[in-house]
Amino acid sequence: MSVHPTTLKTYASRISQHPNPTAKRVLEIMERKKSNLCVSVDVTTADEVLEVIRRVGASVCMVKTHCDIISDFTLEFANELVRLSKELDFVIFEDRKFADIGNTVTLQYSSGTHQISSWSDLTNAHPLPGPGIISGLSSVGKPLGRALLLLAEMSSAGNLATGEYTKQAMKMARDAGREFVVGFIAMGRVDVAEQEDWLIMTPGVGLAAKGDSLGQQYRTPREVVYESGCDVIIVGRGIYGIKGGEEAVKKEAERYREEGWKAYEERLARN
Ligand code: S5P
Repeated sequence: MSVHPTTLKTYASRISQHPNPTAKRVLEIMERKKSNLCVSVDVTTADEVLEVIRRVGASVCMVKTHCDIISDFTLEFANELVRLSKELDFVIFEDRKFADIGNTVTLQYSSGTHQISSWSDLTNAHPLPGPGIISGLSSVGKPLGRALLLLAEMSSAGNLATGEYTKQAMKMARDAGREFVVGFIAMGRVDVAEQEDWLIMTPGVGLAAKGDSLGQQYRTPREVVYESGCDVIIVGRGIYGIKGGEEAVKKEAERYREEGWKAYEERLARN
């Protein structure tokens, strides 16, 4: 297994490598809370979202949302999310997966019911439409200090984000510079050039299940952080879907935090 130099560095020592304020904040929180866990809160009412966040907040560096699945989404709810992100110290990641031409994504990011750029620190986009998608999102997000991840790979079976597509996603990020694009959704270190330091955030993480009936594929925190060298583990149903009520959700988040952090410490110990 070849070891990427970035995976031998502490999260704290990487803060200065990132010009983007949200990327810096992610790394600062990770170090402060000893957490590389992002919980994906894929529940469908505002109250449920806030309840899960109150349960898992102490254990996470980041909370990921899908605002378009929340049946009673309002900007007041978004304000409460922002307030909780400050109180409980986490970054908000709206998993919008933008995938249109620059002009359209600019409007989707800033306007409509959700006004994502007004409350979400981090969002993501498919590189499929070409670099105009980054320019468009950047025109809204960069002045606000927001950040963007490109989906270079995906966790689902049979997806097309592989090989040359992944390489081109990397190139697009490099060409855009690191002031707004801060990393990738990917299954491993796609930033193969040694001097690069991108944040790699990885879904498809579970300690119990191996997958679901719709093509999702799970790996353990250790496989993702230690073996594949990723920075943040993204866990959804493995945490909020656990049986046993609210205390069980809280305990499970803490269990994933511990597993993710142990794998990170083990990876540093290779130094
Ligand atoms: O390739 C991907 C990219 C993402 S962002 N595969 C994913 O599963 N995701 C998201 O991560 C997905 O939309 C969902 O919100 C979360 C995984 O949820 P889980 O319940 O399977 O852990």
